[in-house]
Amino acid sequence: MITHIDHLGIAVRSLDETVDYYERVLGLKCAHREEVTAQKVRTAFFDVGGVHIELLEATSPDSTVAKFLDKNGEGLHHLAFASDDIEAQLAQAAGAGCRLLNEHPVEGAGGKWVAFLHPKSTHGVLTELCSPKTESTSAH
Ligand code: CMX
Repeated sequence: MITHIDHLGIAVRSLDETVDYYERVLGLKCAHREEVTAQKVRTAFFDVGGVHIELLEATSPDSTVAKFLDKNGEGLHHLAFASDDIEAQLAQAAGAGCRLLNEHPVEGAGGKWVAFLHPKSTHGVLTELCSPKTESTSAH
């Protein structure tokens, strides 16, 4: 079951410049920075009342985020829902005919399992499902 919105992912050209904007203009404080090698991104997180903003900077020209920036420029990249059972959530989505980008969860930022649904199956919004790592979920 989806329990809440976990984060909004925003593609940016410069993590440092964008962190500066969120801190200086909006008065938020960057909670956490992390490079996710498997996804070829560098991230910075802001906690806004329990919902996070995840800034995404590409670490390689062949990163999906670099491709997104080339095509669209900076902006909203994905919407992430927290689920209390990500495998069941993926099975439900697949059963409903949704195209999965990950058949099983993979390791994402913030010590979470993540899996993506293709934006062509989700009415235009790249959708992430995520859940904290527990002993009942594992990488495939
Ligand atoms: N939101 C909405 N639509 C998107 C999109 C996005 N973020 N990224 C791509 N698209 C659209 C493209 O515009 C394109 O549409 P058209 O065919 O109408 O032009 C279509 O989806 C296919 O795009 P593509 O260029 O052929 O495919 P890409 O190689 O860019 O891959 C996607 C797109 C979604 C499959 C790829 O980005 C992906 O696998 N994403 C999941 C992983 C990810 O995004 N990781 C980075 C974040 C990691 C993190 O949060 O830590």
